[in-house]
Amino acid sequence: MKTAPLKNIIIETEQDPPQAGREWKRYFTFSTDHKVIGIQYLVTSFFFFLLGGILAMIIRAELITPASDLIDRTMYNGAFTMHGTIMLFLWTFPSLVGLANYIVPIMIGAEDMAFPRLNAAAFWMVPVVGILTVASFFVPGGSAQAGWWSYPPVSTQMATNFLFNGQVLWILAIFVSGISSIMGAVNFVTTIVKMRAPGMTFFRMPIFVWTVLSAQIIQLFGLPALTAAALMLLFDLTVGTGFFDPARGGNPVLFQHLFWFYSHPAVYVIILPIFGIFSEIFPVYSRKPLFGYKVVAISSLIIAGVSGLVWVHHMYASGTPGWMRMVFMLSTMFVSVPTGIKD
Ligand SMILES: [Cu+2]
Repeated sequence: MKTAPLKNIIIETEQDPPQAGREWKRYFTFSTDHKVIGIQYLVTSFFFFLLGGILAMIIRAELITPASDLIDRTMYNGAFTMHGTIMLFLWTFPSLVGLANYIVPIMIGAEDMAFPRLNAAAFWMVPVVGILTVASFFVPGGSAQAGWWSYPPVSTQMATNFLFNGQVLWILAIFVSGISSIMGAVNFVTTIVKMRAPGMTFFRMPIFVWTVLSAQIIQLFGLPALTAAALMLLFDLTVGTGFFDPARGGNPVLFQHLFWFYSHPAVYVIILPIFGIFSEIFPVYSRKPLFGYKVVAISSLIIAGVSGLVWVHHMYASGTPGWMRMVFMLSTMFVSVPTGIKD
């Protein structure tokens, strides 16, 4: 197919005049440049990767002997919960968002993201999440200890009614992180759908952009459920509502539904862009175009769609009715079809 050459593909972004020796200061400002924000995401998340890694090593070191001789059980549960939370919400998600922030506008020939200030605001919420998470180690009673899934009633029994409590700080961190990622998702989906350069049709987009689009669509429909669940749990803990408390007409299984409605698709938010990275790198080094580009692109979208229909497979031990297990077993088996196509 012969196509007109793509114009406007190289667009210089507005930059401050280079100041020798002061370049690094740009990375500490409220910059709206998508490349600066991308690097801010990558550097910040790498710091939290190291922190999560240290916690992992503490967990493994404690497990060398059966006795709790390195840290006590409170510290162990805290390290375990925080390792999971930090690795997911402060390393894996922000690092992929950082890479996408840097590279997606360039790949589709856009000047910047659709909403540059929203982009900056979404990034600057990540350090807030980090501060809340790290602060939870220094409050009385230790950090959150109910696991990264924090099911009630375990999570609601741990906290008392005041703010400086590990479990409360943990829920606040998840809430802020959810808001930040929803803002990011709105930005990515709008950018990819509306900001492509003339001639850059959907089926000419690099495959990485397809996977970012699919992952961000998941964020858009899934994260509001988790963020709402975090808010409800926070109210249960602090102001005495009973969303998840059977004694007050609530239902603890509701939290599991809301949690897994997002947290199963979350694995695709992580793996889809990583598939995308491999689908970009392998064709380059094997010197062949990607086999079945269109099918691979469409299967990313199918994964995003079906991933919202499988969450109950995490709840087979929660008194799920038999017919429901059957439905979710079948949908879980079905999601492996587009995933197999992509591989
Ligand atoms: Cu799952």
